[in-house]
Amino acid sequence: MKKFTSITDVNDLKSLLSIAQELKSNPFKNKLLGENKTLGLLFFNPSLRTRLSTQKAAMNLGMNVIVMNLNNDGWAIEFGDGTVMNQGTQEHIKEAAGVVSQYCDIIGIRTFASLTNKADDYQDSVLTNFIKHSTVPVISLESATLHPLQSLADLITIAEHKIIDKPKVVLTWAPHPRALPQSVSNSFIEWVKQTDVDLTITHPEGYELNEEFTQGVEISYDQEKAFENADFIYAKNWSCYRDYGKTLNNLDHWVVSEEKMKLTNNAKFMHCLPIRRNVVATDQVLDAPSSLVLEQANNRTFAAQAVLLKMLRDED
Ligand code: AN0
Ligand code: CP
Repeated sequence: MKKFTSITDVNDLKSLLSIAQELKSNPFKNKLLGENKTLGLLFFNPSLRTRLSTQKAAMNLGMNVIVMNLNNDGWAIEFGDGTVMNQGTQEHIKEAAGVVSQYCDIIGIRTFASLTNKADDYQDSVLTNFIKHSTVPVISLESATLHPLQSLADLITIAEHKIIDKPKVVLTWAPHPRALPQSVSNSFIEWVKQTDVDLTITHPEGYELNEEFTQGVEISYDQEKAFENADFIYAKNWSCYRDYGKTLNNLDHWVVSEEKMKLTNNAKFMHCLPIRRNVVATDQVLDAPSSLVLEQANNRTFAAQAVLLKMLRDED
């Protein structure tokens, strides 16, 4: 595996899921595989789970890890081709990626959506440019449009907790005070579509996601109706795709509450975290035994470890 940026980089999803599950039961089995190998983690924005779980995954495989917050600690990077660099940017991605490739055997990079330039975001130009100029495998730690390590961890979590063969999974939009990217939702949809689940998306009118992802998926503007018979409720806020990066007002009633969870088939509650309590979901929902949010975060380690293992072994 030379890059891990979306489901399209995964050759055999079933096998990747079972590798992750095996690693969860025996995390130190491949302790010598990563000896003398270095993982570099580069962040353009904040992170708790991705940063720590990916480091832990690498350490479980015996790797060394170096981490850098590019926004605060690095030179401002130029991505444009042929730019006369006499303004704010201090070094070009060509040198930056080339240099980091010499220090690291695998690079993880987190970028973030601008939410102002749709074309640029949906080309994932920062990540794509980084891959273009790197000479080692690259893992997306969340890009402007996708969050594949999160989705892999989510699929592990669903597999562990489903009690019927084809569960009903509902991705519900939920309120948030700031405009957030569509990446977690886009990614969740494209990964879940590859598994045997009955997927419904529910969101207020105006929050339609990119049809490239939602094609073929049932979409409802009626959250309560969508919750009926659900086995998993996956909550996430995202900003508008059509009116790119915008948010709409007066939608606080879309919060996931205990009352709404009662409409489901004893559904498990999922969220990628970080979550704003009593805005996205209530305390009661998050503190209930049916909440899987910590388990999802736990599975981030084994998702990352499975991907690192494939890259270290140079397997597809
Ligand atoms: C980010 C997002 O929605 O993409 C990161 C989620 C993993 N969330 C926030 O910034 C709250
Ligand atoms: N879920 C997730 O990616 O969290 P962080 O932003 O804290 O890494």
